[in-house]
Amino acid sequence: MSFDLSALVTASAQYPKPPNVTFTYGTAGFRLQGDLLPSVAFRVGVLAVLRSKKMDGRTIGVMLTASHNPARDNGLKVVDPRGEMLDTTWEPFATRLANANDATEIASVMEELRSAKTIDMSKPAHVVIGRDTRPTGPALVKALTDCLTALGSTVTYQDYGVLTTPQLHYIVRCINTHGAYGEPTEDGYYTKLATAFRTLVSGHRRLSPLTVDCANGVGAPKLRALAERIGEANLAVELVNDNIEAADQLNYQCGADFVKTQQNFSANVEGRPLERCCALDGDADRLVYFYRDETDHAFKLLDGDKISGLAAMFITDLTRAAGLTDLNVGVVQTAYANGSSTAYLKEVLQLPVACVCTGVKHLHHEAEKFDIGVYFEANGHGTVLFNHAATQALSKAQARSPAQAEALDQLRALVDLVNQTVGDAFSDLLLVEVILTHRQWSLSQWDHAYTDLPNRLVKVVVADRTAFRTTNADTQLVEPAGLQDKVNELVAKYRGGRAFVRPSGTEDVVRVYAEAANRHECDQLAFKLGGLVFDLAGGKGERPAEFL
Ligand code: G16
Repeated sequence: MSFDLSALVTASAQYPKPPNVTFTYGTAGFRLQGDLLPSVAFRVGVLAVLRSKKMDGRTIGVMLTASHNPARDNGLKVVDPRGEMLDTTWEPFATRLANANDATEIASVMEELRSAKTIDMSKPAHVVIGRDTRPTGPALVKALTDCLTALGSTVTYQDYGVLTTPQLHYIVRCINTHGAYGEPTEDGYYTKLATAFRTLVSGHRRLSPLTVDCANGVGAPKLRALAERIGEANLAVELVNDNIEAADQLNYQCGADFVKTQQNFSANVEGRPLERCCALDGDADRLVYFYRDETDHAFKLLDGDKISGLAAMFITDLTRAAGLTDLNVGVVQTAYANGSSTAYLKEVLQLPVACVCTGVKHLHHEAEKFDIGVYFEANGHGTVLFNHAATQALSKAQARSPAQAEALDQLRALVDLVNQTVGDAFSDLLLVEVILTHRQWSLSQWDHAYTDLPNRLVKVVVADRTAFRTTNADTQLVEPAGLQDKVNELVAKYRGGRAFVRPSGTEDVVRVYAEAANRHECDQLAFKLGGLVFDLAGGKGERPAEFL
């Protein structure tokens, strides 16, 4: 080991692991009540340093956020050198480090990790840090940086302060590409997106203003900065739920998760006639659109599946218009994707569609298998990836007509508009606005692509969610034994029924998703399944079926 163990012993003594808590690196890192996490933040410092050393000193990011979860929670995600999520083979080591009781155990897991991954400890390490607006953020940054300091002179770090999650991912990629991806600053991020957006909407009639529910989170000040850079003449936004001073308001009755799961307007968004609305989540990596239907005045949701369909349609049309038909465009979804969206992608757009486990880390890697991979989770988390073949084809292509030249220019600008490191609510918002501007579509015209099957998501609090294990891209339960048969029996009773049960990796709940031919049957199926899970797995609190 090329660091001073005594410094680690002294520093880690300030951050003892709380008793009776077991930490797990879940769907998106560690996530728990913020005041339980200082010891984890310290140990994540160890992981980030070893990862950076393994990657030959390339920069690793650590983001402190609990995203869509309530203000009292916090979390830590590790960002790999290309701006994507941490290599999943490192997750078990992250979990073991987080559960190390003291410096001796930390050093012993470090040694195991060093040996398993053949890490040269004399290499330098560089870590960049970002956090959202949560009150526990500064204390967690202190724990993390105390660790980085204790690990010695080969370790350097830079704290970027308050950022959206995707901004930190962007910065990591910029640093590691020596600026080829963009300037590694918040300002560089705004410049890149604003320039691409202005190019893409140039010459088109602007749309009506967009109401943006910022979830009372970091998205509010950051979107304001981006919108200023873009200019009101190019994009008119009205920010609501933009109060980041009252910490308890974060994600409270607002934001992308609220809108998606409640299927309703968020606080302070009326849904006036023709009002175009969208919502970010607490760290601005998810986006959903919504509006009030002009005829029946009902709430209408345009979720991640709808964004995915819109983006895939636009990109397919552009690649055809640009004469780049050799590029394969594909879409990646999860089991939460509405059945109608999958049918639209396959049957109308004639695109290949892959289904993977929940978590952008899974979708991202699957999307990399296409030349242009569109990936979105129904909850609004996603982006578009252009691989090396696609970017090469775009830079080499020679236009044979003005129409081809225009399509090529637009595709080249899209590569810059889209945050290719991770799902980014800002970049997705700009992408949607570009497409709607080009087509001069209202939200209801966009919505007409297909009609969602009625669907319902129910959360069930159980005695031990780790007793649930799934297979086949989360669609089937392996454990508890026998439960999947009961699920199948129930689903078979409903017309167009589809359902699955899986443990959340970000909340202490089991999620039940159901679809059926009509709203009544769908709700009945979802709540009956919720009740079944509740009864068989030692449910706590209210029994879901009682809502019926
Ligand atoms: C995170 C992940 C997403 C995932 C979501 C819910 O989102 O990044 O990919 O869909 O958690 O996961 P689960 O159902 O396992 O709780 P976020 O926005 O909370 O970071």
